Amino acid sequence: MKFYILTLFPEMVEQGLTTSIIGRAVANGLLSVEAVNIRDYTTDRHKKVDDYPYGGGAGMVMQAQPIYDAWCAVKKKCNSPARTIYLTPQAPVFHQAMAKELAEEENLILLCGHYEGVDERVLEEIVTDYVSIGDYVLTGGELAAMVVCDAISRMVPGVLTNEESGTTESLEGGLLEYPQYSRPEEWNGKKVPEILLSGDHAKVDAWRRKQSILRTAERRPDLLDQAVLTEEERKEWA
Ligand code: 6GU
Repeated sequence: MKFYILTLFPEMVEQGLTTSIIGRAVANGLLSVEAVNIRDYTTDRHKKVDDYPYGGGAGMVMQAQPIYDAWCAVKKKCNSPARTIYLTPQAPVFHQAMAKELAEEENLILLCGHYEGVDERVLEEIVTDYVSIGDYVLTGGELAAMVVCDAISRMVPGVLTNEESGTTESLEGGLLEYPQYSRPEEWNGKKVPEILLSGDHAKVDAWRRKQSILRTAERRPDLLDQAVLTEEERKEWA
């Protein structure tokens, strides 16, 4: 899978996506991440990429020309039709099912805005998907693009080892992960729950399932409606 990220700050995105698990996948050739500097495509003599908004108002607007030319250059490199995602708080909020679906694509183009916005006409021309990462405002789309790339990448077959791939399932069933414990058996006067030391796998699984439900009810009650629970589970814990 290939990610093309259109941005004014390519080094930010490259740094963030070439370490740890995503970095390993890039090194293994499972993924590639190419940050494309929009400024390289401006035809302005002073390398300008933004201008004042028509109608007045605060801030600057990223102009259509450099973005469109950068996008055309990237598009030419894609053999298959590539979706273009614009990261903006004015969009549906990204979630795990979207990550899973987008992981099926061969190429993805992500456009990061900055300043007060991007000329609407170029968005109309190139964007297929509008994505937000939550209801707060960032200074630019770069962090959002990195979040989206990370979540999509770990859904690409081979990117996670078997060991690493467990933690998606719980969220997919609509429940949060159960609490985890490691050595020592007692720390700061707190003991690991007895059942986890019992060696009884059925009991451990049942305990974890219950903890997942209780934790979801406590921290994210909004998720419970959609979660797949038995009638019993719903009556007792949810
Ligand atoms: Cl995708 N971009 C920006 N600039 N701010 C955001 C966002 C995206 N998602 C939440 N806030």
